[in-house]
Amino acid sequence: MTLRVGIVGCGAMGRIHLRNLLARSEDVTVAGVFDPNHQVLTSLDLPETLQIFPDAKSLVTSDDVHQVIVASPAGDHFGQVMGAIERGKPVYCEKPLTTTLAQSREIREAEAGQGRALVWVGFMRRFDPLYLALKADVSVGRVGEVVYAQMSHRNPSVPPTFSDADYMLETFIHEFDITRWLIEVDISAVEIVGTSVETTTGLADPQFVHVTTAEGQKVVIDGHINNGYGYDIRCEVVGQKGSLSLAHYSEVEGISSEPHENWGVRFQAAYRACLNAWVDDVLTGHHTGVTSEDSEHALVVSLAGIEAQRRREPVEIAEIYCR
Ligand code: ISE
Repeated sequence: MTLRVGIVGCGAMGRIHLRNLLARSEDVTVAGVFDPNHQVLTSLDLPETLQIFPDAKSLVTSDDVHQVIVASPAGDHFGQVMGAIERGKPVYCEKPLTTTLAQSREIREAEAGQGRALVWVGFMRRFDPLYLALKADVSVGRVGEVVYAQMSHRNPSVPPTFSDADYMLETFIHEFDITRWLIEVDISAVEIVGTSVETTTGLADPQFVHVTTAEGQKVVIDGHINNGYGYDIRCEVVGQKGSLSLAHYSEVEGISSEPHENWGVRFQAAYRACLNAWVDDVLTGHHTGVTSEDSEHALVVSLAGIEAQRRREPVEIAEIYCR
């Protein structure tokens, strides 16, 4: 079987997926692409056989496209993902899958209506060799019972349109997902313990978040997304017997945990592994990645974070679920 994948959105992320799919020509054909910016497409040097669709809907509904990758802006994901589910097409969507809980629930209901999990969400850190090595050791108890974790998410810069809500939905959502995956416990509350300078665009940066898990562990996360020096991702898990961090695995996995130029470079291997795992899953009928249900957990923590930015007090995750 050969997949016939269509890609919606050919910005930075869509291009990474396009490159990774084209490298897997033995069982994947890129059937077509869409991007609202035609200049982006002409700069891509696309294979001639590849169809350029005039809009997202025609790509998603085309009989020539059997699987869909959604790499458009987050606010556009919902309609595009629903279109794929309604036609029974497997869909790989960038995070966040949706920006509201109501939309996430609708997607899950639509999948249930089809009788199978069609949605894969691109939380690619779960496929990063450094995170995988850390998780393997934490899972076998090398640090003992986990007491707390410390994480950093620092970018050289973000677009001027980036908002405080984006800080939760686009940036910290990775740490929220990783916390649940790494420590294997749900998050129960979020608190913003400090934001400092308001930048010229109105964004508070850096921001500091405390997450509490259902078992009482704390996860302390700092974000500094206009740091000016590089893409710097850190994660340390502290347990009763010791601590381990991503840096510990750097040499053996051959991926530096020092700052990189940008996220595409730091997580190059993770993006490739994540997409390849999706292709394998579609071919074999399994689901080994982040489901719409997993992704809803991370979304709800992000929504609680947005509420916590406003209230300046801890927000319980249960409260967001009850809305
Ligand atoms: C970007 O939107 C991503 O999705 C990257 O994975 C993330 O690490 C980066 O900080 C975001 O800006």
